[in-house]
Amino acid sequence: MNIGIVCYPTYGGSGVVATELGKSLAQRGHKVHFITYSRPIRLEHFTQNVTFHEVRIQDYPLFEYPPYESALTSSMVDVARYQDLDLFHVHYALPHAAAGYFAKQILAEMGKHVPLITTLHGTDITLVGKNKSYEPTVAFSINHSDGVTAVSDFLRQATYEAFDIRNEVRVIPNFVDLNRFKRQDKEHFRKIIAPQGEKIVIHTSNFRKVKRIQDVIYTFQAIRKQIPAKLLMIGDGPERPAAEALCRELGTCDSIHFLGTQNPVEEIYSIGDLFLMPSATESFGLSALEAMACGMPVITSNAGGLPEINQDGVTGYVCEVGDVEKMGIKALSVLQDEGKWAQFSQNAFNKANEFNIDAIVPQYEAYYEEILKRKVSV
Ligand code: GMT
Repeated sequence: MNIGIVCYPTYGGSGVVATELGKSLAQRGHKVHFITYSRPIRLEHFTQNVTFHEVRIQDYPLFEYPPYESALTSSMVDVARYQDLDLFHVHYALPHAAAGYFAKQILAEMGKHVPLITTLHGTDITLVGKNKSYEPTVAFSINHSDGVTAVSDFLRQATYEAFDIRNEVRVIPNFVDLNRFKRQDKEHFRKIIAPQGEKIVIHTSNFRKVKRIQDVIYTFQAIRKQIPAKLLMIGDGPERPAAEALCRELGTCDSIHFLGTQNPVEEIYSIGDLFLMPSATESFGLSALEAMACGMPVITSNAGGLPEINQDGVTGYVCEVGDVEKMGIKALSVLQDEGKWAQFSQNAFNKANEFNIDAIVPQYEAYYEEILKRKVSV
């Protein structure tokens, strides 16, 4: 198949999922075309069967807001015509599903039918998508996609609740590449970060408000009061200055390393003892799954789809959003009990294995086939 994938190329779960999916499809013999404004962050090397098409935006003094959606639509039309695409698969509804709908109409006028599949990732539904500024466009473009998938049961349900959806929303969960995300021997690295044998706690995100990174700092403070520990904060974003200020206020800066964005993260995860994800809303929690694949027990909030990957008392603990006291107590109960840690670490790996890339990508392939077989809708 010739597949056009549209996604956000920078850090963020939806772009990561789209890129890993595209790479895996390419390995399975499909021709994959990424259409976006810069090279996707996980598309590091030359990859057979993968082409990147950069969306170029023509600037003009009149444009206070350059019309990215129009430029994207034009690129999608161009790639579909000249690379003979069989389908578009867009990730994150805003504005990709609307651009896809528009591209489909233009191509239909040219006599070419290219079905549109939209994968919903989370904030495109739960936060931004249902904002009045975008709601009618998101609802319309979901209803006019030929296929719609959501990355968790929670997100599927949230989509039906947020919009008047006539389409079936199919759940195809996110996945992890277990050949890449696995616990490796990085003892030398552990000795640099935790020379006194301190426990290593990790958080990764884009440091946006929904991630509640202040809860990570408070939970870590509770841990550090009881046992020697280090916290690695991976990622960057608007909440970082406030988090740095908080750790100065609490006097915990000497134990916290803000590492910025990191790639690859699996080497760092290999020395982690516990992963924290206290988000206010989270449709899936890809970073937590990747951490679990590396054998890290996780403490998460109960937001959104997180309980679908983190089983309370099995792979870690699930706490109410904002309950940092309980998160601290539960974190200590895992970190201070070697037997429990080993069991939870194994359970976390086993759970991640249920989301193995080799099991999930064929679900997308089957879905593509199903959509292509359906009568073409325009
Ligand atoms: O808001 C983010 O965390 C980034 C966002 C994205 O689309 O880049 O992540 C969403 O999609 C990820 C991949 O499907 C999910 O693992 C995240 O849970 C989801 N984020 C939220 O729902 C907040």
